[in-house]
Amino acid sequence: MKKKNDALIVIRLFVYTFFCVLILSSCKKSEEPVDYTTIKTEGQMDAELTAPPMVPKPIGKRAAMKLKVNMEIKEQEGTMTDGVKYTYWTFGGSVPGSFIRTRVGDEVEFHLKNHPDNKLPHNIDLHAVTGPGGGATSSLVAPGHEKVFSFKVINPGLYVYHCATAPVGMHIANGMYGLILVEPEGGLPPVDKEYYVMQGDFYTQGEYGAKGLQPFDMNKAIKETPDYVVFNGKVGSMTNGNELTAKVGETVRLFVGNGGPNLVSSFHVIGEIFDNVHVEGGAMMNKNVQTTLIPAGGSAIVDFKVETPGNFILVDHSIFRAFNKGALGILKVEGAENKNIYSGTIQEGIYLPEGGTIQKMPEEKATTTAVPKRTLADKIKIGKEIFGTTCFACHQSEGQGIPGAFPPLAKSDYLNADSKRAIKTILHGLSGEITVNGKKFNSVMPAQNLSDDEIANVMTYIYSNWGNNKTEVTPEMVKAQR
Ligand code: HEC
Ligand SMILES: [Cu+2]
Repeated sequence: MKKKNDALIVIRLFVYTFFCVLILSSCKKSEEPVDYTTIKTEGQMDAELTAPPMVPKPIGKRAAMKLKVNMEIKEQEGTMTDGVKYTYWTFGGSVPGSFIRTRVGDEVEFHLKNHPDNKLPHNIDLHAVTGPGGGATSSLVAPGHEKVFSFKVINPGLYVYHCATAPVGMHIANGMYGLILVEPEGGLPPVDKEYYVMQGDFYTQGEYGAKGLQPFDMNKAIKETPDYVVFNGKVGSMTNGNELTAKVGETVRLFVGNGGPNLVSSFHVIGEIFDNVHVEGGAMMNKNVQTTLIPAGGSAIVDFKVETPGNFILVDHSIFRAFNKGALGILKVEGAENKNIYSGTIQEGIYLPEGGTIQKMPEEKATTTAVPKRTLADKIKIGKEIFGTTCFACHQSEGQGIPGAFPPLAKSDYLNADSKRAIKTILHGLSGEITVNGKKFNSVMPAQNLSDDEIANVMTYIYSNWGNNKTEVTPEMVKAQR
């Protein structure tokens, strides 16, 4: 009897030890960091490169390999916003430059080509590179030449690359930046949609909206006073038919970068909360984030599930940049409403604390002082200034408005049909549903605290432009509607 018990105990002990050793050894295995500096590559392929807002296909489970990147630098004219041109310097023909997608352990063979039509030498500094200048010291390339260098990516994360040729600030300010992703072993968790968004600040000799080809302004760049702060190289890169899209129930991942050269970005999506944020593009995960800070020369990976349909607006929450300098994009989500998560307006009532729904700025200005006689050209010139400081924030620089929010003043049938009604709109404000060029708007325009002369000038400017009917509005006409 006793002998039998002893034997049992010995067997049990043996089994326990076996399992303990098994568990310990497996724990040890998963904790041991993989050394990606020595990981072997298997095979070779050309890297897929994409222009924003697209990103290359996910890496998934593929083994580390030799990845050939063919990148061509092009100096080319592009559109900053309607009527405004800019000479961009680009990696791969887009601003930001082509997105490069790698996995940890890949050996990248980088072919940097400088197009023969270009005027300047350039190079590339990739923040994903461990080596002098991030590659810049090996990659300076003259127009009509090609430089090849190679590096191994050993830290997973989302990294900025940029040109580092003197004057560095000028090369970056002209658009020479982009993102390179290094996926971790096994890839990032799969999502339904992935997009590439990168902010940049631009410095032009003319003010925001000033027409024509606008040269770079070094003084403004040094003072850090940009005229444009934009996503993906231009105003409206993700609006007016270029929206990012997703369907209700999908998960969306944004690879967000900031090329600077100067500003940091307070990246926010109006109406969404980031479920996950790879802080600064690294391994640390934050959850349930409203606004994530993206330094100049830095990045973040954010993802979120879209539960309700609608337009979700990407902004730099330093908010004048969004509404007055261009840092605004739209993610358009389509699908069925989910009243559980967002009800929409349940009831609309009227609330009249001061007897009217129109908000007024405190009145400081004398509204009807004697004004000199003005020529039509004078009125248009003064009117343009008033428009640029007062109306354009909502109605936009070319009077094109914002669909669903601010009606257009360009070719506006509402405006052209009745100048008295238009004068009243500016004097007293406007609320309730109106139809402009077949589209319904139901919002509030605040009364504008302007003098008769100022209203006459701004209206004359609007009527003289953008295909409107050239009505000349006088201060007397405005006075009659007060
Ligand atoms: C804060 C935003 C805002 C500002 C600033 C603003 N508007 Fe408006 N405006 C609106 C909105 C919103 C409507 C539509 C109101 C509605 O839905 O009833 C509108 C409507 C109008 C209309 C009639 C509709 C059309 O498109 O023809 C005119 C004309 C107009 N605004 C002119 C001006 C002028 C001129 C200025 C500058 C002096 C100005 N607005 C400043 C928001 C604004
Ligand atoms: Cu350059």
